[in-house]
Amino acid sequence: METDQKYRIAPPGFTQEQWNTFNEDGIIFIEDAISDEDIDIYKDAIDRVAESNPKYTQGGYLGMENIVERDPVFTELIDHDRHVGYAYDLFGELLKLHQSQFFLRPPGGKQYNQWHPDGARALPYGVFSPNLPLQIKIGYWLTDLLHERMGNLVVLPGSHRQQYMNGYDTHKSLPGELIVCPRKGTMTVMHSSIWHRVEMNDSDVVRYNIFVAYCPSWVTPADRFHSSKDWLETLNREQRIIMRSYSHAYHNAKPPASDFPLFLERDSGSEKDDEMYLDHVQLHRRKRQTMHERITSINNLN
Ligand SMILES: O=C(O)CCC(=O)C(=O)O
Ligand SMILES: [Fe+2]
Repeated sequence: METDQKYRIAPPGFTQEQWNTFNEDGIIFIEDAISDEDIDIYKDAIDRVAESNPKYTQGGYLGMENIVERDPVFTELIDHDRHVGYAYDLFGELLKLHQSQFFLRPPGGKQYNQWHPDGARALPYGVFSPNLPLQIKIGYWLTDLLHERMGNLVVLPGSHRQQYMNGYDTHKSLPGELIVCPRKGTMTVMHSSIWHRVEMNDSDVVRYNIFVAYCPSWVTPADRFHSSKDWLETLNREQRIIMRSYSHAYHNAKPPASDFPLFLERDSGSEKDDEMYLDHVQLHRRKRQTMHERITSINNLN
């Protein structure tokens, strides 16, 4: 949302119902989030970028990373109003783009993957953060995947709370699994600790999809060390901040003053939380609340 102010109000994020489902299941589905026109724009961009990749063969499997830097259509996803508010609800003023990817999963390929959570393995994020994710993945589903065996994502709802799982590193079907069969235009928001795998594609359609993952800026990015300086100069303020391409390493934990506020708080339009600090404490030195903390403190008052 644009205002006549210098800063943007945080775009919409979780409704209370979506937040409850996200916590319970580890994933939410938002149908008809992406218009047919935008689906075509994203698919064309995937085709364009795929064709520029020397490793790509027509009709073959392809997964590409750091796509935001590869095409202006993908660049817009960094801070897109359709989804960035969900990431802002979780990671607030320290929001960072963790990874951006697309996948082309054609029929007949062996390119399915095995049960795994995303993120750290030897010391999963859940050790330190058993409830809140330290990574979320937004999925844009650009192909109708109305049946099983179409290269579907398969998740085990509720499994974001468990750090061990017998199916790990296997591809077998497990009781309780959900084979995701989205209509094109569906957006998913996934807790990255949820256990998931990818189904085979025996259909006659190529699965097109995009993932953009977010984390707090002090978690390492997954698909780059730094972004190119020339490209960063083409970005708007929020996009540049969300890429967090700092040359001073500690800025990942303590970004410079000019990177605050990233967004203005959705309801109050304020750039700070009220009554927490004496006036002399500068904005970039202040702890800021996330949506989760805000609703927890409201619920505790009631
Ligand atoms: O393509 C998918 O549906 C999931 C891919 C995946 O598990 C990953 O990129 O971590
Ligand atoms: Fe994964």
